[in-house]
Amino acid sequence: MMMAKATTDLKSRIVQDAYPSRMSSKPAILERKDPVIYGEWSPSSLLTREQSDFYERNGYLFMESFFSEDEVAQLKQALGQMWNEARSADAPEVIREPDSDEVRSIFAVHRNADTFRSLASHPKLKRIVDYLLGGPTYVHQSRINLKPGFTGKEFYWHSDFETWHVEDGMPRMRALSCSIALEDNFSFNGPLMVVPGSHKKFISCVGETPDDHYKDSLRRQQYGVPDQGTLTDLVREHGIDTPVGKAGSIVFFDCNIMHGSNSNISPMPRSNVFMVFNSEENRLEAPYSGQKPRPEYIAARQQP
Ligand code: 6CS
Ligand code: FE
Repeated sequence: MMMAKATTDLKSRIVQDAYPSRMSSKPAILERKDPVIYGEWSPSSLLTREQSDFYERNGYLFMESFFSEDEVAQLKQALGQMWNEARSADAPEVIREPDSDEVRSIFAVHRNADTFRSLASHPKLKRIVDYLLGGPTYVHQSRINLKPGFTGKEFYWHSDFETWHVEDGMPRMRALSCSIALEDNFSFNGPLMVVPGSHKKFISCVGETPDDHYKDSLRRQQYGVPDQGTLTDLVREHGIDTPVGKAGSIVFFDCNIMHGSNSNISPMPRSNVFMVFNSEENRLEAPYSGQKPRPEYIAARQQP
């Protein structure tokens, strides 16, 4: 009997999948099959050779005072305004904390505020991103995260690419995030923690993705997170870095680096803008989970 075309398509896609995850009951560690830096280094890349090599080896790069004081002030003002509006808003872009109605994240900020729209095409930032990803890029996702003093909650360990691949259909590792600090980041107010070098392995996770997973995962992620054994081995081998600095600093990090952040019980708030860029040559396809795609405000597929 002939198999339905949709079934054969799905099967051949699973066979060809370079990074299968959430398909088996056993975790697995796979080699990265994609470059980390796609561009050819030259002095006009705006990174030194050392910075570029650091990014290749570690999967992230921290730069202090990347934005001017004026730029930081403008971004902070835009963030504050969005945050105040979000408190009472009933918009899907506003994600709340798992155990309260406090705002945790606001998505698609580059579409909904001029200041963040210009940030997405900030010349110096774009030059570096386009060098790292080798050619034209677009914004796959943007968001602001705020961890107020005393109550800000954690983000458990994960690789962004694992989710973007399984739930959004991002084919290959050719995307990166920029995390821009709008408050001073300290080791104690819940900064980004990364496992340097972990971007060169793909941790295939266990468990099947529930329907509409994003409604829970953006508040507290439980699927697409690595098992504790694998995480322990990774951290024993590579350690944990916490790149921290003043407001206006930036961390570029590879889509597949293992990262997370602690809750913030310090009195100092922490707020960051995240802008995720993907290569034009790596546009989203159907999700590898076989489920329906997540909404446009989390994973852009239609916009120019
Ligand atoms: O699901 C996502 O796409 C998002 N979730 C987390 C925890 N980090 C990356 C990404 O923004
Ligand atoms: Fe993340």
